[in-house]
Amino acid sequence: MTTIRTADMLHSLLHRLRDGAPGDPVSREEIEFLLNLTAPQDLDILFRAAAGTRAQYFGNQIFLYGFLYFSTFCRNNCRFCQYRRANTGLPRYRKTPEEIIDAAERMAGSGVHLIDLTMGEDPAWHENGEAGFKRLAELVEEVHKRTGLPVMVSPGVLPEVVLERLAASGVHWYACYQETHTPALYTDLRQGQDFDTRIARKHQARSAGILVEEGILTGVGETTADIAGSILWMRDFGVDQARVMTFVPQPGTPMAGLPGRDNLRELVTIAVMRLVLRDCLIPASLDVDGLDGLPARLSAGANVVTSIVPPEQGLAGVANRSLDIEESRRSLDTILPVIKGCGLEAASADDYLAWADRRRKSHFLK
Ligand code: SAM
Ligand code: MD0
Ligand code: SF4
Repeated sequence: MTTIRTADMLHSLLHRLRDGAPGDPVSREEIEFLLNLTAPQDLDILFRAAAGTRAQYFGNQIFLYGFLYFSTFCRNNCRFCQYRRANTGLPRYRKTPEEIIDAAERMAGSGVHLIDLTMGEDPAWHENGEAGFKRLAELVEEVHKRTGLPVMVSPGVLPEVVLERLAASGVHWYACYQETHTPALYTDLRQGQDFDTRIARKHQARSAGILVEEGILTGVGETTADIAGSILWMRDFGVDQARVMTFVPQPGTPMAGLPGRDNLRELVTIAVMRLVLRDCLIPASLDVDGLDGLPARLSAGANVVTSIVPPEQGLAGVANRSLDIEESRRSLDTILPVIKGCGLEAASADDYLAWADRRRKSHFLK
């Protein structure tokens, strides 16, 4: 039930957020108030306001990202992730540069706007000194050249010089998710990985002229205060893309037995991110709930469909390894009608490239 006081507060806060300039101060308490909304009529108002803010910056245009998980080997032991090193029961693969380029070309041909090259922290790439990372830079260059599309890399934590080398190779994006900005929770989730180093790499990528995507998880024991802290961090950094995904418990991991998922928290977080971060890109990931989960995420204010994975190439997802992939429900011909059904439409690749280039320039001009 909504009290009159809640309704009044919600109304005036949304009004302020709508009319304020990007970066206008919104307090931690206000963000927590929004994150704590539960009554259906309040959520409806929240989601509509978020969709309105999206329309203000992006009209009805949605961007589309191809996801290419090219090595599922990893030296880390994140407690939430099925690709953690200690999960020895998992079949793994490592694609060759030729296979990666071929898959990227096919994805580009299907109509995506960006290629996201993702891997576990595979020792073959990460612990092969200069040579391993030189190959990564060459791969980025080649994928960009062959597809004409911007490239995102999601390779884990890279040495600073490698970020500079990737920038010189023309990479557009570096994705490196903190999962939470509360150090104690981070240490629990990403065991053995340094909090500050992971943060520092994002600043270094920004300084090298690369767009930065940040991401958090819900359902991993976080409080609303933790999520509010993450949103404030993202605002203060000025991230270019902000992601939230619901944790999906995975067999073979220490968090396999965690209670069932509450996807509402992800949706509310998407909406609050949209209202606070405004002109930032916000993904609706197919990785959590597949195609069935897309309309709700778009209705909450997301403007990028991510984790588009073609079938028949032996490619995997992260949060869910196989959900909807071989059924072709993560391919554009099945996704586009769903986008349309939400009253939205796919942008053109040129529009996406123009957005990304404008965004990169805006950081240099600051
Ligand atoms: N290995 C690189 C790294 O960790 O930065 C790149 C992979 S990263 C893009 C994989 C992301 O998927 C994680 O950062 C996390 O946000 C998400 N993820 C992994 N396991 C998940 C799970 N079980 N449920 C939901 N999201 C998960
Ligand atoms: C996705 N499974 O887009 C991918 C992944 C990595 N940059 C993204 C989490 O949902
Ligand atoms: Fe490895 Fe990334 Fe999974 Fe962590 S989230 S175990 S770094 S693949």
